[in-house]
Amino acid sequence: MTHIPTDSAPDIPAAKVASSSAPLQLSEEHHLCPGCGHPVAWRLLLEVISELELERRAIGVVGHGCYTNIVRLADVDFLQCLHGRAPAVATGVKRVQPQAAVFTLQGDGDMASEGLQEVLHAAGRGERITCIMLNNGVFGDTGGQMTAATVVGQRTKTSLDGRDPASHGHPIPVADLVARLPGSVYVARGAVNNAGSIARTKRYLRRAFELQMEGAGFGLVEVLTMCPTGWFVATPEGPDYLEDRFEPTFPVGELKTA
Ligand SMILES: Cc1ncc(C[n+]2csc(CCOP(=O)(O)OP(=O)(O)O)c2C)c(N)n1
Ligand code: SF4
Ligand SMILES: [Mg+2]
Repeated sequence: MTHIPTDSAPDIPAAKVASSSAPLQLSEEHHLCPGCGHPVAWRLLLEVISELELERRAIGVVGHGCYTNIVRLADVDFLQCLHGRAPAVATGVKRVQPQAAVFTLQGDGDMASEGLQEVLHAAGRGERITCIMLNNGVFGDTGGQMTAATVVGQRTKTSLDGRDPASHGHPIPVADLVARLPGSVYVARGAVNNAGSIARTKRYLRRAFELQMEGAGFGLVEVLTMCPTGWFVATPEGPDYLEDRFEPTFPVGELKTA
């Protein structure tokens, strides 16, 4: 922790948040765009793994996307699999390593578009894994195309005039679908666009991992993250855009608790 002296409160220590590494973080260079929300979500994940003392038991499974950069800077074991198939691969990992803390880290393109059946079937089976979807409403890594989670009216590379239900269909609320399945025990949707949401999202992630380690069923935490590049908005406008455009379609909060 850095001590920053001030005239008014010379003895109050303050953390220089922007430059302090999370536990298990090997590098501060993430190579993502300025204003990208994914690194904030990564940090929460690493803090929770560390605080629950799961460092040596955590096994992550990622698909493909900007979010997969976490594997290069986190001191956690990861597997990478075919786009969208992480819940199926994580199922196998958990069944052969039942004491492990097994989680998937996926994007909305990965989970909602490419691999929707995988997450629904894993939840339906009640697999004792934790799935995490970082939802920015675009296939960020490939240039910002529309996904199944793109909200109505949202501009993307493949919906330049905004998503129109008449031609593009409606967004699919993955968390709501999973919450309906008897095999899921915990479902929550958080966001990383302001301090309050970040704190709540960390509690959701922590609860999901706690339940997994208690042997409960399937857990899903969706995290709304900023993608100013894919949204065609200025970097500082990302957090407000998330709140104004995404949260009406994807309200944050716990959808299902054990
Ligand atoms: C089977 C398959 N289809 C498509 C791709 C190309 N691809 C790689 S990353 C990516 C975008 C991922 O988007 P998302 O999961 O939302 O993550 P983000 O980049 O937004 O973090 C795509 C389509 C691929 N690697 N494999
Ligand atoms: S394209 Fe979007 S998701 Fe990818 S690094 Fe840039 S801001 Fe982040
Ligand atoms: Mg995405």
